[in-house]
Amino acid sequence: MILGIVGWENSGKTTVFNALTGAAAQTASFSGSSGEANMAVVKVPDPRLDFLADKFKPKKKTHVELKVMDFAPFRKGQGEKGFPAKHIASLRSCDALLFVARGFDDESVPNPEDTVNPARDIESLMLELAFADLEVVERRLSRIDESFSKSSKDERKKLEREKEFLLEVKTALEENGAFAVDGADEERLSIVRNYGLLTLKPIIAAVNVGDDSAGDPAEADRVSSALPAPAPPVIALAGKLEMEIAGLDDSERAEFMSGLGISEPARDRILRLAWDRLGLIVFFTVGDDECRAWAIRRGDNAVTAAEKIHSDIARGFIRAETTAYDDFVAAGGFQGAKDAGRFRLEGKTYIVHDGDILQFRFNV
Ligand SMILES: Nc1nc2c(ncn2[C@@H]2O[C@H](COP(=O)(O)OP(=O)(O)OP(=O)(O)O)[C@@H](O)[C@H]2O)c(=O)[nH]1
Ligand SMILES: [Mg+2]
Repeated sequence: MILGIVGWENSGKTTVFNALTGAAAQTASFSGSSGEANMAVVKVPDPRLDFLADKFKPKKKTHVELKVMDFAPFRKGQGEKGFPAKHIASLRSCDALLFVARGFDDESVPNPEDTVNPARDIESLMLELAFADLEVVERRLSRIDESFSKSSKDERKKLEREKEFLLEVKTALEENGAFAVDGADEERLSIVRNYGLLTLKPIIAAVNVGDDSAGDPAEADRVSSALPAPAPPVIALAGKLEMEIAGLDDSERAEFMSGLGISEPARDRILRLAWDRLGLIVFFTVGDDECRAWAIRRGDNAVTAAEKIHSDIARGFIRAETTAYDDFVAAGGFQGAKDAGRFRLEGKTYIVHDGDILQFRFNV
């Protein structure tokens, strides 16, 4: 899973990238942008996994991971319509996007706009994505027209359906800046998925505020209420401070944060939200060797979960011994959960819940 960071020049993308990943990538300096693209893998924090590891004291604790990509600057007017083509190609390979909008006022950092207005910048980023998607849709529409005369009767029918649908998507992009997939049938969904439309990806907007607004919960609401629908969820963070927070060790971190009125590192808030927007959940496996969090999609069943670990376990699946994390904690462990009737044996079609602790019985 890849989270791509998108934002106008000097909005603080690389700063936020560092805050998320604990990396120390070169941010833009007074002499201008570093111009580098950065990539890092982050462990998605999960206090539940920490608790389980404390309890089982395994040799290894394994978090789920997310890849984060930071791009070279997005400059307005650089391409024909805005975003450079190579950025758009990379963005299509991302599973979710994190907008970074400039919310800090600092004369020493050149601002491509005259004023600081994060809602405006988020809106213009959305518009860029819609432009890029429109191009894809229009290109495909003209291909359909070209291939129409060369196609068989059956193929034509299919092309006609696709065309009809694409025209709907086009209108939605032009009028609302995005196509709402809610309620679309499987054929249509697979068409739009094929095109990797950027406006359909899960998006989160992060407003990078100045140090004095750190920990102010009203900041995100202000920006959010200034955005026209459909708008992404908004998080505010003081990027520069959060980058420092990410560089501290655990003992220093809590004190530094409480001094600033920050209750939780922005990194945790953003990664959790990204995780949720991606439609992912985790289940756990525990033991003396390893305590591990595994990623699956919401709605996946026990066999799919088993498959994550090993195809043999899925093939020879008998039962999934299942205890919800909360039940495990409340009962003080597996034995307590058993006594309380909270330890369940589930079959192949069981829909796994976020936080389930699973142990597979299998036979190969
Ligand atoms: N005062 C202040 N400065 C910040 C903040 N966040 C970033 N900066 C500064 O703004 C400049 C640009 O930050 P970057 O993180 O490099 O921004 P960017 O969006 O990656 O820039 P490009 O890659 O050139 O588009 C750097 O000098 C940062 O130190 C902030 O919250 N407050
Ligand atoms: Mg940068």
